[in-house]
Amino acid sequence: DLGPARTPTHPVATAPVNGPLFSVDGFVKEFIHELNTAQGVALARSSVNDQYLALARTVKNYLMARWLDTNRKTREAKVKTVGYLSAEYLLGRQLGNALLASDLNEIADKGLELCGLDLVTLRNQEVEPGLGNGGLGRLAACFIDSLATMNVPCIGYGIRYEYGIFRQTFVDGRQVEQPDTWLALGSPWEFPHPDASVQVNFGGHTEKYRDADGKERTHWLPDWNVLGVPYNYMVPGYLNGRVNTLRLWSAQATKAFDLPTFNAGDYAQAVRAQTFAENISKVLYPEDSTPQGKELRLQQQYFFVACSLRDFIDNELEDDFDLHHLDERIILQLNDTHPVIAVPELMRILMDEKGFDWDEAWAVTTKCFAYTCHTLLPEALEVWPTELLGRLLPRHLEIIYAINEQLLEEVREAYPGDELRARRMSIIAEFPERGVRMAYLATYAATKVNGVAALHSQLLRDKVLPDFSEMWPDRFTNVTNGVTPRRFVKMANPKLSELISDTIGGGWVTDLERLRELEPFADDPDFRAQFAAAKDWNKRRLAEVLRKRDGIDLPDGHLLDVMVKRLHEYKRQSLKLLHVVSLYEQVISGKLPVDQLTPRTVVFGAKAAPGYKMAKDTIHLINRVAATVSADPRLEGRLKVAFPANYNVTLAEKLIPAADLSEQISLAGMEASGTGNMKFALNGALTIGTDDGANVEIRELVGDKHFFLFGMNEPQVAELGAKGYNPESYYEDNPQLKAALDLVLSGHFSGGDQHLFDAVVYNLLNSDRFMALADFQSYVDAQARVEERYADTDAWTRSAVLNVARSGFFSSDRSMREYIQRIWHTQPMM
Ligand code: HBZ
Repeated sequence: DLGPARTPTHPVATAPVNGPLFSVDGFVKEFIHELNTAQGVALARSSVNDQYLALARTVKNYLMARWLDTNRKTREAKVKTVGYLSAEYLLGRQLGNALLASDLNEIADKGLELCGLDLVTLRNQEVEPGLGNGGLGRLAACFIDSLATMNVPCIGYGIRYEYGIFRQTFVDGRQVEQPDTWLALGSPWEFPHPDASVQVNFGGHTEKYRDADGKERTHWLPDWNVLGVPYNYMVPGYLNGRVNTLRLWSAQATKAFDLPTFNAGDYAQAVRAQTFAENISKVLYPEDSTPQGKELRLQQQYFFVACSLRDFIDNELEDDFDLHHLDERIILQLNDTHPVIAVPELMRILMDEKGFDWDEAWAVTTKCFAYTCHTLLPEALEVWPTELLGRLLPRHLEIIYAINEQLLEEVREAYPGDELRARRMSIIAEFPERGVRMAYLATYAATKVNGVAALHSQLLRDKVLPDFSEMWPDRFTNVTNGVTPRRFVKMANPKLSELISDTIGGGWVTDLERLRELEPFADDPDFRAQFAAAKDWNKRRLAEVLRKRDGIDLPDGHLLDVMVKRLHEYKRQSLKLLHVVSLYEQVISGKLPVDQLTPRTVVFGAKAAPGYKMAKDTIHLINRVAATVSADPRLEGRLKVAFPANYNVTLAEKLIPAADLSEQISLAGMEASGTGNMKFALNGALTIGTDDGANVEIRELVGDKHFFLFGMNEPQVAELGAKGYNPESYYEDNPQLKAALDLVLSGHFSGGDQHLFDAVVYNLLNSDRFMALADFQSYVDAQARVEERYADTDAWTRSAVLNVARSGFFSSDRSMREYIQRIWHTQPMM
């Protein structure tokens, strides 16, 4: 019995397309058809990868009709679209999300069972597209999910890197990077459209000429070019029939590029030229905070932005569309400064290609862009040397100079005689070399500039862009980040999701504030027991994953204490490590009876930028501490440290739902927002954290009682910095801290080598830019409060329930609503 045909449980915006697929037998037919025709194998002879690809295509076929329908309706409606420009999209696996969005989970499960296959096994075959570094890239992925779910037209534009974020391995505890070959086993989710390729020019020089009306105009005569080939990906809304588009560009050589060499008879050189062009989309730069200033990186930025603008203007708008009204049809959101070269590119198109005057072009351009900043670290702000920019994009540099002249004129008019201010605000920096400050260019050109959490947006105004915010206060706004509840609760935490839906109904998935309705159940022992059971189930699932994936075994009944995020000094993994070392030291030195330790497993997950020495040394130290502590029989069953390699979205989906304690311990004023912090709270972990980024808002919402706050706040950090910070004094004055650092220095974790970790330890003792030692005692005290609460299981679970119930604000649907209302002024389609 194949069971009755299913219809979607939620109303869909489109007619019931692909109807037959919505039954188990229809699904099986399609799956077998895909296996036979696209993979060319019989079920009996097929590999797991064949089966995965056939399943992916089956689900894709289902979404296909909805996608075409969405495109047609959006085009016909001529409504304003969000053009999300981002160099990174950290998507995570696609299959699970596509099944969820199309309500096909149950059908697929049953259908595969009839074929003797297991859905979970096939899902695990997918290699996630890791086309991003961390929070910024993941945020882009959450935002496009929310827009599709909210029925808002959006095209995500980005780069189809052939190699995404590197695969992290550990060799003797040190990070070794391996290429991420995510495309190797097939890429069923993408649609290449070589016919819609776009040419992108580079280099050369400019020339002035007079047009028919005698006006002076400029010509760009580039000397090389590449092709951008679009690859479309579906972005399905949750059960609403909308499927938006993510369009990623891949670089290819043009004929014009290699033909002269080829014709000259040098075949080898012509092939080299091909390789050169294709390098542009070859690999994602793995630096998440210090721009490398590499020529190829600027080529990537211009490449995807030029493709995207051309694509929108030529292919998404009607042929006769009047570009004076471009802002009525698109708002281009700049995800950090990586796509900011789009500003002079749009100016160039409007003036040099469409014949606009400067003022006309500027009036349109400034209505079409909005800029999101994701950092406060000065070294993270992109500044492109004018020498490099002028060599690669001579016309754009001219336009940037002209924009800067106009800016300085405005500044001098508003603040006559204040030449210092004009110099401070100049888009062109003079030191250490002449360079273009991309954040200033973005701020001057954008209708709105936003930070990503309340505290961050305030500090952005006060510390990073004070002159701009004084001159244009209304341009600045805050939109606190959010995360998609579809992937990070419904998909990642099926047991909790079921419990929530059984308790308050299923509406929370698209209206996350409804989690509030769970509040009264925090006092219901029966509900708490079920809540705790879901957490236990998640822990067992994680244990299985870590055993298979990493050979790590996770002890039962431990407090699961998790710190997962990129490795950076400001995030202070070393502070977490000092706490672990201190607990360990107190036990082995006899200061603390081991049975007074709360049984705890500490899990780290973190990639370091390959060139970031201190971060890599810290990874090495964490691994050595993990090995030593976990192997020491004196700590058996009480303290364990695990560091699974290659933390990514896929692992996050298993780790976060299992966590009890969420570590958000950056130095106050350094973490722009954080989004992991939100995912943990929504999955019922309690946070130990500083008053930084969105932690501030999490604490305010869940309440101080249910959040373990520690450390200096931002004004205290500033004050300590101003009066002169001396980390060594904390070492001298705090015996517990001293003992922990001394144990590292003694060679205890390095087989007796007393110098292996000098760089990490002496950096803390002599400089400690992010004041880990200053916050150590406060952190240790907060951990004691954690243990006290954890000992009272009911109190802990109650706090965990309240974290879930009060974190609905952190849905990316809410973030999108705020962008729509205050920045984009777009409308959902009905
Ligand atoms: O963006 C992160 C912030 O550190 C985090 O606080 C915030 O929550 C998140 C989303 O707003 N920033 C990044 O992830 N930044 C990068 O990944 C990055 C990548 C390439 C760069 C610079 C930064 O050149």
